[in-house]
Amino acid sequence: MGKKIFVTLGVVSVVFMATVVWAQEVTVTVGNGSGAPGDIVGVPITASDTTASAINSCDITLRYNPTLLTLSDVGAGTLTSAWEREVQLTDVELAQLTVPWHYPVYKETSGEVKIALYGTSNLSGAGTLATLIFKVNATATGSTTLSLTKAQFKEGAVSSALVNGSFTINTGGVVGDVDKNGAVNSLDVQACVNHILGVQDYGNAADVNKDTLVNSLDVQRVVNIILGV
Ligand SMILES: [Ca+2]
Ligand SMILES: [Ca+2]
Repeated sequence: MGKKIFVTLGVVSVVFMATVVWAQEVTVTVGNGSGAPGDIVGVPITASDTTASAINSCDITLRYNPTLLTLSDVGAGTLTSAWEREVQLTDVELAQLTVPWHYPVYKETSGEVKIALYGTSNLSGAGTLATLIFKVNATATGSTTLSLTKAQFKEGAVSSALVNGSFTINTGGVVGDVDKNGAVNSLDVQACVNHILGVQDYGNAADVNKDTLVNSLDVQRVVNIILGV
């Protein structure tokens, strides 16, 4: 009787060990980004080879400094675009929604974003799980860690290693160089006017006097820089 229980336990533990070994650890890495105030920049979250782990879901939580960056969107990646197609709702289901359909599902609160990715097939190979689309805040300087606090596959059935990224704000550049060609001249006066008229968006570079507005004062400032006033 005792021997029978021992043998049974042995078989169970061999099966359990085989399952654990089969589900290979996946490394999840946040990319490094950079941009000037006003820029829109995509930062990828990538995964190492997923083929051996039969993954059909992934939950990610990431933290960043919300005084520097504003999350404007989260997109599916090369690894998860098939999932996006697999779980697409029918026209009837879409019509019943009270909020717009968005894949992946994500929720952002005070610099923490939670992302839920899922599908019906298993992931294959290495690639991008999702892309974070950040807008660099107008008064941002310095840098922020893009800190992965969670990247859980199959509700934790597959172990993961987390690698943080960072985002650096570029505040260099020549003041008054609205069109960013390296020189300050009459073209920048024209560029500033075009920005005000809505002809072309030069982003934060058009706010030459850095008062968060783009108006005639910035045109005057460019002229003064050219004149050396
Ligand atoms: Ca210029
Ligand atoms: Ca201004």
